[in-house]
Amino acid sequence: NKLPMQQRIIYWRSLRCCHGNSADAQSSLTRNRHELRLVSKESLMWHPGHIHKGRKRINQKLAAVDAFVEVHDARIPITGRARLFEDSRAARPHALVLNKADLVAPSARASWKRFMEEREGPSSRVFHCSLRTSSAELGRTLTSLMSGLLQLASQFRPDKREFNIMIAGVPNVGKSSLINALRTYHSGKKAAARVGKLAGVTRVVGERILVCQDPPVYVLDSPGILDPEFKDDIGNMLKLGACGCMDLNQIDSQVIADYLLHLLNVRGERSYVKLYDLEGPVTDVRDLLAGICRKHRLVQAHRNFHTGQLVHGPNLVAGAQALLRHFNQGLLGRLVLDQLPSDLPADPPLPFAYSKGAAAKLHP
Ligand SMILES: Nc1nc2c(ncn2[C@@H]2O[C@H](COP(=O)(O)OP(=O)(O)OP(=O)(O)O)[C@@H](O)[C@H]2O)c(=O)[nH]1
Ligand SMILES: [Mg+2]
Repeated sequence: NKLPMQQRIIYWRSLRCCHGNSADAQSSLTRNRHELRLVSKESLMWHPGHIHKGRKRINQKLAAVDAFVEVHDARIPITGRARLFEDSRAARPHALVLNKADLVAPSARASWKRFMEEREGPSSRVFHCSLRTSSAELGRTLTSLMSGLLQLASQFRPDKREFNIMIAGVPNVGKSSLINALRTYHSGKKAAARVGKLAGVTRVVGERILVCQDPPVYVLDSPGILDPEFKDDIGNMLKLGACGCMDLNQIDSQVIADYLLHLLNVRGERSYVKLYDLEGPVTDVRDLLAGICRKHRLVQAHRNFHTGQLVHGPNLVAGAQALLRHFNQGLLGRLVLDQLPSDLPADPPLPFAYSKGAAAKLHP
């Protein structure tokens, strides 16, 4: 279809923009978001049955493993980590891999590593890892991860000749990708674990996978786990959603997009303006999504009930999903969504709440 998109689209919201980078513009961007958005819990609920079964299975298998690797997203080092793993951490050699470090600004990594090492305690090792980096750098990370773990594991059980490692974490953080990388790097063998873009690819604790021959090291892949309590905190849900730790086809991606826009504005990250050819920063997510739909020609048609005429308009759901995809590709800036307690000023309170009661508490 050669028609320019503008002609096919009858209705576009006009973009209400705040121009410039002045302090006034910045404060109006964050102030405007102080009207509260009430979000229903159900719109962000994703807790499929395989997660529940996976938790049980991980628990059963834990007794037989020599070391435990928790993989988490480097953009949310604190948020969403399952409590199930805390016990495993105390009982055996443990490493925390903050994966997808390519999506975090290099300047933020050192302070987060220090903070997390202190938080995890001396029996844990903390690594930043990116599977989207040079093979030399990835090789160095994988070597220090494995040698550190095996050293701890052989102190723990000196008579051991082969090692079994459990790899676990929240959904879509790169657990299976890490197993494949370890296997290819240490034994030259091809990938053995299934990987995918959406959360919920690995659904059962599978057979153990050989990643290294000398000494023999086997790993167990596991389904991503979310604590049932994760839904008690809307901030957690929004962050996990933005990082792709929930299946974005099953939750309201426009709510997550709204949170993400708020965060980008609050942190002064404006790359979205250029990326989507906007006139300036926006505060209303519908304006942002309309801009994305226009740029990427995301259109949907519906028939007018009274006239029977076909009306074309922006496909805001597809726009929200594109925004989240771009964020997870690092196109919208490389942010850590959590904040170090020492970081000042802290992000303003989230302009989201579940209920009117919560709204009154946030904004009396
Ligand atoms: N940017 C970036 N993406 C990564 C990295 N590691 C993995 N991914 C991507 O993250 C997505 C999820 O990877 P998986 O290995 O399937 O993640 P998982 O934790 O096993 O996911 P579940 O099995 O669904 O719990 C895939 O699209 C990977 O390509 C990384 O270091 N950086
Ligand atoms: Mg997996």
